Amino acid sequence: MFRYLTAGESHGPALVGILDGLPAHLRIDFERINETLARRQGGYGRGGRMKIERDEIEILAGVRGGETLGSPIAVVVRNRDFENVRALMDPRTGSGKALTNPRPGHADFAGALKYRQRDLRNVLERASARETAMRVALGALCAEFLSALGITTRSYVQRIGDVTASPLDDWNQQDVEASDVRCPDPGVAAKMIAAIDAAKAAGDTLGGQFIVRVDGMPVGIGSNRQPGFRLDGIIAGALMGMQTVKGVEIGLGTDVASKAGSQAHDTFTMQAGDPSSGSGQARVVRGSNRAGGIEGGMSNGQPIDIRVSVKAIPTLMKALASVNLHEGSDAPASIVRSDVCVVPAAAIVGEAMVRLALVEPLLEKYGGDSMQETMENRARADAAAAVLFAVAKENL
Ligand code: EPS
Repeated sequence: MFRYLTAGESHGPALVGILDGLPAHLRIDFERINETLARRQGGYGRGGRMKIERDEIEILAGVRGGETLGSPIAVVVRNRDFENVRALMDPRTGSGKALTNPRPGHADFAGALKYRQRDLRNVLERASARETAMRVALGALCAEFLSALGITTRSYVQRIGDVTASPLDDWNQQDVEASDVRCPDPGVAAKMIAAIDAAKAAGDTLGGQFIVRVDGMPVGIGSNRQPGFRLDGIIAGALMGMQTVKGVEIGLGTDVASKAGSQAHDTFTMQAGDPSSGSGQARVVRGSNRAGGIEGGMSNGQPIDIRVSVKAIPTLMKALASVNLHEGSDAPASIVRSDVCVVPAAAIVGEAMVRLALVEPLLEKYGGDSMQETMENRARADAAAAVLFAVAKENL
């Protein structure tokens, strides 16, 4: 069984994580993981905190000489800001003036009642999206595993506020990485940046949508056996587990509701092999990818296409109407330092959540206490799939 846990307050000493169940003998590229952490820290519309932090992975267990041991991997990412707020957050002595006015849309109100906290800080510290730095670190470790299997994830921002880029069948990831808002269309990106500036000037915040694509996913990952094993449910659950996420769509997504059956699915055709290019084997091809790479709760070999909608974050400089829970009176929501728009960073976190979500169903299919075992089982499964329908070739 593969699983992970994170802990850490936004302004506490550190974020910590444990990743349990990755096979032994997986090579780990620390620099690549740190680059992924840096990508999450970027994005136009971030607040002052990102100038303080420089997230770096520290591995305390489970890796030796750059290779996993098969034991639990323990990870730390320090919060540099802790030194600035030690009096407030020190685990032994931390204290300070209570925050009393919950922000609509945040965990503040429900969390205060649930955990009987008179200081909203005791709720918001964990609810903060700072914690996503650890998810990205753990997701980047999973990416090393996925890439050994030929599986990659990438993302771009499709929408910020009411500025939307046309949907793309494919895109150049370098254009995304070069964009401050992670949108590959420079014209649309400029409009997104202007929208963020306008929201900032108005003391407001903006949400949006990002796309995550998984390439190289083998057929038959996930299962229709039980509801909880369905790959679309696993991916959607992981993404809905992110702060600010309000919607997850796969393939046509909610547009499918208005499509007739003839417009909702992806036809099959047999494509003859081409001996001149070395691919003598006939293969099944699909007319489209409206299903977004998942049918019957299982990957079908097409790219997995996911669209994620995130709300505008609830910390506004022009505070929303709220109440003072200590005084029992109307009062504006607490104002704390924050970001204006986190959609570009959320896209990186979304990739991480998808990476974390894919490992368990992949290991369920291929197993593996060591990478050698996983790769051998993968090769065996691929060979079996190739011969299962070899008869199709005879009929072409
Ligand atoms: C966040 C509020 C801001 C963000 C933070 C998420 O932090 P602060 O209150 O310290 O200014 O910068 O995001 C991060 C620290 C991060 O690493 O992404 C919130 O309330 O969710």
